[in-house]
Amino acid sequence: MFSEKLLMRLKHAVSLCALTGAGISAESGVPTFRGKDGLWEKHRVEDLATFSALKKDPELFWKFYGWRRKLLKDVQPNLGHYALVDIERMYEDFTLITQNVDNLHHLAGNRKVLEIHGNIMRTRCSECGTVIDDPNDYSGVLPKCEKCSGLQRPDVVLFGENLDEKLLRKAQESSAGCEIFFSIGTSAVVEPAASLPYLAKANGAYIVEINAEETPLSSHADETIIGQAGKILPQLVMTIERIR
Ligand code: BJW
Ligand code: ZN
Repeated sequence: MFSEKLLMRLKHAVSLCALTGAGISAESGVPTFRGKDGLWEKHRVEDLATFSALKKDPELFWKFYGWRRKLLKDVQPNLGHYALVDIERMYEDFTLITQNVDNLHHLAGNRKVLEIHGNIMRTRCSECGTVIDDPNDYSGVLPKCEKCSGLQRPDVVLFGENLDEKLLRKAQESSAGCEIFFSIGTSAVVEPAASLPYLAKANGAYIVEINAEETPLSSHADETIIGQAGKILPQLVMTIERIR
């Protein structure tokens, strides 16, 4: 399953980077954004996770995010998440960059996680920016800020919004500085995250993609392993244990 070239790299590497997307949480029961499972009450999930959806229909927007938050309260990390905790322990320098807002990497036990699209468990005022760490469940009434009465929103990065500058810079630095870069469970189309593997490659990293299907990255990666992250990542951990 893993090439000799990758095994050699894994044996000697000091610095690794992994970028994860919705696919790593799919086996925990979290719906992905694109493809056949990306539907919620007949709306395309990727159309709802936008700034224009928040402006156009805040009730629908909050119903969607309230539903997702509730769903996530009953969801546990899977073997793919736990394998990344093992990898963090095995390498001196491992950076986990996630596009996911579901908190599952933290729950699994990874300590160095860059949540570049935010975290759905936090709420932020759309007017004054006040952040609430443990907000109430959405009750059908639009949540308003206690300080300024502005509309609250989940503390996530929607389409058309800028990512946190510091987090993005850290993600870019880790990508540019690593020896092996893993792209896991992501359709690899959403910028600026989609550019990270190319940045890594331009700086000499070996690019490994682990995904249920081919993506635009596949033809640029050094190897693409097609399959479920929850099966492949534990095998990767066993392989690393054997060779190091
Ligand atoms: C499995 C599996 C299993 C299933 N095992 N695999 C440059 C060029 C063109 C456009 C742009 C550009 N720069 C910016 C843009 C605009 C836009 C963009 O990228 N558009 C593209 C789609 C074309 N980007 C932005 O707006 C970003 N902002 C920005 O750059 O600001 C500056 C700027 C603004 C405007 C113009 C220009 C510059 C912000 C992007 C924020 C994305 N936000 C979301 C929502 C977050 C909140 C929430 O969760 O609700 O983030 S959208 C959604 O997509 C979410 C995800 O993190 C993100 C990526 O999705 P992901 O993770 O890849 O999921 P899927 O479902 O697509 O893929 C899952 C994959 O897993 C599939 O391939 C499956 O096969 C696989 N899979 N089961 C392994 N078991
Ligand atoms: Zn406010």
